[in-house]
Amino acid sequence: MHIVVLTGGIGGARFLAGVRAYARETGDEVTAVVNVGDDVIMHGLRICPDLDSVMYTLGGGADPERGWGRVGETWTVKNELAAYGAEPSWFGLGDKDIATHLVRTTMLNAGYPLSAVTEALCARWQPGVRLLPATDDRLETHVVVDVPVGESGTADGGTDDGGQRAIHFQEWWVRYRGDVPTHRFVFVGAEAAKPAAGVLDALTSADVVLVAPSNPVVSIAPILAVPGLREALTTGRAPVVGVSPIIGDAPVRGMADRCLAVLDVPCTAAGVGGLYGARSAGGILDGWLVDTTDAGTTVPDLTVRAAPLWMTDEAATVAMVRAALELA
Ligand code: GDP
Ligand code: FO1
Ligand code: CA
Repeated sequence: MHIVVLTGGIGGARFLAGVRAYARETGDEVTAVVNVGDDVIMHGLRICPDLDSVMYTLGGGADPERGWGRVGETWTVKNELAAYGAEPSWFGLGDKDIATHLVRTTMLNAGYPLSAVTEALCARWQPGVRLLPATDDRLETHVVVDVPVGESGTADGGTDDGGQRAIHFQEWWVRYRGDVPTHRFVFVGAEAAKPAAGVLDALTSADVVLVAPSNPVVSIAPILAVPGLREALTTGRAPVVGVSPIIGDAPVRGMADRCLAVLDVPCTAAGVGGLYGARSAGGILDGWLVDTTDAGTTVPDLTVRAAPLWMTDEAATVAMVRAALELA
């Protein structure tokens, strides 16, 4: 069986650890289609936070406490950049992490697509699942906000739009913690983006597609924004089952509550299930798995089932994966 997982960074990475453990028992093949909307160029380096979160987590090199970057990290380069007053000073690149960005940027500059670069980086980390960026093209999540003019410090200076400014998602989250009047999310470059090499083949050959308990607004939506990708999902033969990142009306960690508020979607398992929608009603899902505390959740036209969704350890996560596959 071929299991395809749509995923963001840390929530998706933990889920994938469970999928991998399950697949090791059954001999199933696993492909992860990973969000690139968080990607950014800083100090000339191409940074892919979600791909790296998945690669480091599955490869045993992630810092579980910080939730991003490498365990045992040092910050010499960051401090040296600060000594030069090099902006952006609000974004931290660790020394070990920088090596990844150097290799990636060198390969991209030499003309390799991001999918090939990711495969090369994974030769070291051996994540045990195939990692594919959703697209090899540039697709960046920007956020339209009210920010005091002159405060925006993105590499491109941000774009002015009559009091509203579009800033990169990383600036919105890391610099402002999402705590700034926010109007909408824009997936810059999405219209012209094509699914990365291997993505359509993976979706076509999938026996089941799982939507990880990732951020629906800034991790899963930018994947679905790639033209042709959503269509491959919705017209495919494989059942599509989503796993809720919201438990008891709150995200387990991160910014999903702030993101959902921007879309006026309730921060509930029902709200996110409704946002994805039933495939039979123009959405993407055939099944929606919610936590047992949210048992009784209904979403129009969608089969909803409840199971414990806390990824406290690998065994608990494998049980979640089994529940999702049973629902499929
Ligand atoms: P990011 O890209 O690093 O933000 O990571 P993702 O988008 O893949 O995942 C973020 C989401 O993971 C958040 O909305 C969390 O609520 C969710 N999450 C984290 N841990 C758990 C967990 O144990 N169970 C569930 N159901 N969701 C979780
Ligand atoms: N998150 C922070 O809160 N502060 C940082 O300085 C920061 C730097 C950073 C560098 C590389 C990387 O891959 C991720 C990094 N993150 C940082 C995490 C990232 O901003 C977000 O959590 C994700 O993009 C959301 O998925
Ligand atoms: Ca992300």
